[in-house]
Amino acid sequence: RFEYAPAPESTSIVDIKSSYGLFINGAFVAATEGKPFKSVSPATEEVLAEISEAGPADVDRAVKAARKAFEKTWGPMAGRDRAKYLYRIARIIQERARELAVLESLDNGKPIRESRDVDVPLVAAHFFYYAGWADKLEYAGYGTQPLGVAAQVIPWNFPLLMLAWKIAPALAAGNTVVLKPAETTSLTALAFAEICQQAELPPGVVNIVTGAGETGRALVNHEGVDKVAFTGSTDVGRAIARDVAGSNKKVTLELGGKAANIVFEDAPIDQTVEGIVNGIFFNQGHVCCAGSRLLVQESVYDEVLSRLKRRMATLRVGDPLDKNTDVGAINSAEQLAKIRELSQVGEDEGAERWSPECELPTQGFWFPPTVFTGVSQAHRIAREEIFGPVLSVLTFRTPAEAVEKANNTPFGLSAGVWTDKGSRILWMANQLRAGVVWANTFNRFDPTSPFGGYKESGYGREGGRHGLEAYLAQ
Ligand code: TXE
Repeated sequence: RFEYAPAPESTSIVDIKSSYGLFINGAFVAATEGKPFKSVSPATEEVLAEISEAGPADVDRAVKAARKAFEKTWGPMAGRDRAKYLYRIARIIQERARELAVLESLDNGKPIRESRDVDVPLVAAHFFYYAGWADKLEYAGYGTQPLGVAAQVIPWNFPLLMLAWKIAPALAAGNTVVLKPAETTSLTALAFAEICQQAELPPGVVNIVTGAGETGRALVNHEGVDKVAFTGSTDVGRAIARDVAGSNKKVTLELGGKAANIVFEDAPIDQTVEGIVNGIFFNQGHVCCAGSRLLVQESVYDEVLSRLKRRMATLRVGDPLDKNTDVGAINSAEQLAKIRELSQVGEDEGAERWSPECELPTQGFWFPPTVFTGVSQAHRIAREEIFGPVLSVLTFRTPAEAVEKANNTPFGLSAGVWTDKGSRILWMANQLRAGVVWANTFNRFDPTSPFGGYKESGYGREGGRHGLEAYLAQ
């Protein structure tokens, strides 16, 4: 299994500074308050850099810079000129793709194969796509007035991609932004700030304030903000909705999920097993739309499970910078503790736990690919988001039962259907209460497609033409 082992991706192509300031009004500046904190490599626990914590006064400076840019430069600028900047940013991302991929894998722990082939190409694709919209907004079917200053708070699972999902449509529509990356993954957002400088984006159009939840809170509550866009946990999403209730701020929330990945007996088995593996082990399962609940038709349960376990035994867990790695490091000690705790709950509740034999590195945060069988709908591992490489398997007999079980969740972000029957796919897609339904594929993303949830998975759509709506006055 390990005969071919090319050298890990070299870290010499990234230039990580020992400490970073905040990016406000086109320049890196020192925080006026707040204690700096450390960004740690989840694979080695090595300190990568010291990051500034923005306090309320820093957030205020950033929002004011964004307001000024909105009023003086970016807002009045013709759409075709905004497009030029977005194309420029997209091209610089492509030019610096390798460096960004290495930085993302170092800081987040995801395999370089994913950051190189999925995250970074999609980041560039989003800027290209929304650049194309900047001078064609009247065709979006919505008002063409931007909202103003957007406060954007993003999580740590796709640091650069979530930044692109938020910043590209906001800028295309004529808004300016203050973005706060997650505290464990600030480095690629800070690299993006450099890219804005390189693209000569007018000062204040993009501002990056680093820090933890308190910084995020100060940002979304700032009275100079017109729009709040958040991706993260359902609890924080609720807190934000409460915080901004009564204000004029427009809000979009992209929260958690517990997606059903539904396998019918006529599904193409090899492709399906690959899809199950991709659905839950891609990005260590740190994916809001991860296929974390596998629903298998009883007649093919034994075959699917035995093939799945065989495939899981070939997954390589380890160094995120090794091009052979399939499953990287868990992003933080806190997330690892949460995965461990919920997995223990699964065992205590009587489900059967299985992981292939795999040697995990001694340093860093690691969790093996894990599958739970004998799971019932009442089990916490069937209801709660684990946000790790842990799959819960349930069974069904009829399509109606599959729908009932799939929809038996407070979330409604995504679902997958594996079957040879086209009519069944359409029927299922109509029955499933999920923002995205994939058919015979999973975790497939495209800038032209809207993404977002129902129920506790939040509201609003990102991506595609619909993604612009969130940044335009109606
Ligand atoms: O998320 P938080 P955490 C889920 C997943 C995970 C759990 C906890 O189940 O195990 O959430 O992860 C900022 N006002 N998802 O604790 O706290 C915070 O600094 C404003 C699903 O990392 O929601 C970070 O930038 N901002 C998810 C961002 O919110 C606040 C992705 C997300 O952090 C804030 C991540 C506040 N009061 C976790 N408190 C998905 N939908 O993809 C925190 N933040």
